[in-house]
Amino acid sequence: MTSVAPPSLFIDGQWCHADSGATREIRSPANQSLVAVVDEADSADTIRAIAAARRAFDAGPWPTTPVTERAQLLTRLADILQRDLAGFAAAESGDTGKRLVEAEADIGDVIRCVRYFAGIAGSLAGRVVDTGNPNAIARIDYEPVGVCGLITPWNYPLLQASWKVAPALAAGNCFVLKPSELTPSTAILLMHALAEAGIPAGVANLVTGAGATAGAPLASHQDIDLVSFTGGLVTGRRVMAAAASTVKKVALELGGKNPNIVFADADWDAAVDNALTAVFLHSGQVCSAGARLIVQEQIHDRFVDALVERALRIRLGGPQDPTAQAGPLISEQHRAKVAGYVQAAIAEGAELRCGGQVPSDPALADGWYYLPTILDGCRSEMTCVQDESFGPVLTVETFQGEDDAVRIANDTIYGLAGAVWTQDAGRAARVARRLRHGTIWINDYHPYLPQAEWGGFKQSGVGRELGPSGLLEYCEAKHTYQNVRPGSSGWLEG
Ligand code: TXE
Repeated sequence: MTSVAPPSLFIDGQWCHADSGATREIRSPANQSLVAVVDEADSADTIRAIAAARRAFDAGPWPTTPVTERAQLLTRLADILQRDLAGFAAAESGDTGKRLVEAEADIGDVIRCVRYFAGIAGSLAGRVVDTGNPNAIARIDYEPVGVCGLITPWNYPLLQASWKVAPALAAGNCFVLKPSELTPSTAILLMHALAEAGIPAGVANLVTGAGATAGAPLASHQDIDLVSFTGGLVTGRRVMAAAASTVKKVALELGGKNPNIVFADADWDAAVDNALTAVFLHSGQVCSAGARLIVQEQIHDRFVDALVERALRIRLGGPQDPTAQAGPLISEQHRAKVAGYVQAAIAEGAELRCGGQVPSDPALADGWYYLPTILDGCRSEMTCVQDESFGPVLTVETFQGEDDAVRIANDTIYGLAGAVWTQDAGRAARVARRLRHGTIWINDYHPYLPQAEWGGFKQSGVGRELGPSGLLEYCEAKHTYQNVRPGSSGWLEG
């Protein structure tokens, strides 16, 4: 379709429409109401944006702007986000269907992320290293990588963007951001905020559109130096393969199938509460969702009964329903995928304890809702245990002893996150140490810190986000060796 909606591509400091004039309607997953009409960029628009970022990087001044000024711009951005928090949260809820309180919390996390990278930008100061030669000085400087292609998903649209945009800018890079085609609204607001904060033309560019068209050049184009992608495993492999032809720096966060291990001595109430939060927060559309409950044999029956009883009481509803505890799935297609996953699990022998269907409440009929679902009697070789459903679906496995728990929890191609619940501090430390997952919670689930690091072992990803390593992902380290007696290292000298 075509329309006269405001332009949503931000290229070289200007708002513009897609060259083709094509647009896309964004509809609320909660009730299918129209929330926005945005430009549908294709690869030609993205190549235009890449060219603008390339010019801005090569001609400067952003890469050589003093780091204190880059940090000040990020601080101004955080202040604007804080001032406009309500508008950002409403836009995020509109696109994703998530509860307004969750969206507000997400924008709070965005602000903390931006302030964190503003705060550590100065840590990029170079350092002198000892040469062992009184006539030579050596140092290491951190320089921006160049032009970054940033591709983000639909579950935490602005938060995922901020994990990439903030460190990229702190380090002096230019970028082209392509948000998920399902949830572009907060990325558009972010560009308005960056413009207000004073970002120079061409440093920050935005294209809205589909992955295979608007997104693909960010992984393959020769003028992109780094591609950072968060999304599904299959697309991630594609991005990595496309990046190989020009040997780009690659950062990938590809989700997980995260074990939540509960020992018999765990604090009962906290373990039950958090087992539910782990998997049903944002209806399971969380890369670190605790979708694999691994529970010790002697408490299995009582623990699963308690979860089922509570899961049946989870109240679904849209962004504006203050009593809702969980929202819809992102799209009809995604709900069909989740439903198919549950059917396949039952066919494989899993026991459906609750959910497994669309809610019957007529008030929810226009949204992409799916009931919280618990599948008992699962084993690690089952597809439902190995594959990410990315929906409100918990699989339950049973273990006997510590070694058994670790073996089961590590039996996955993924390695993003996991948790262990026990009141035995020694056991908690031992098990956490042996889990091959990037983030381990002990007696908790889901908290993350911008100052800590985030990233996957195994096929959950490449590289780290957040923390000091998150900033270094966007830097090249340059070694300069300077001899005050020119040429004195030459072996044929004199
Ligand atoms: O993600 P995609 P989809 C998982 C989850 C979900 C599955 C598929 O299991 O069911 O992925 O979801 C862009 N070149 N996660 O299909 O395709 C796309 O436009 C360049 C886990 O929605 O990975 C979007 O901006 N870009 C995850 C982004 O990639 C391309 C969060 C993610 O889309 C592209 C979301 C291409 N060829 C889903 N194809 C997490 N790690 O948190 C697509 N894109």
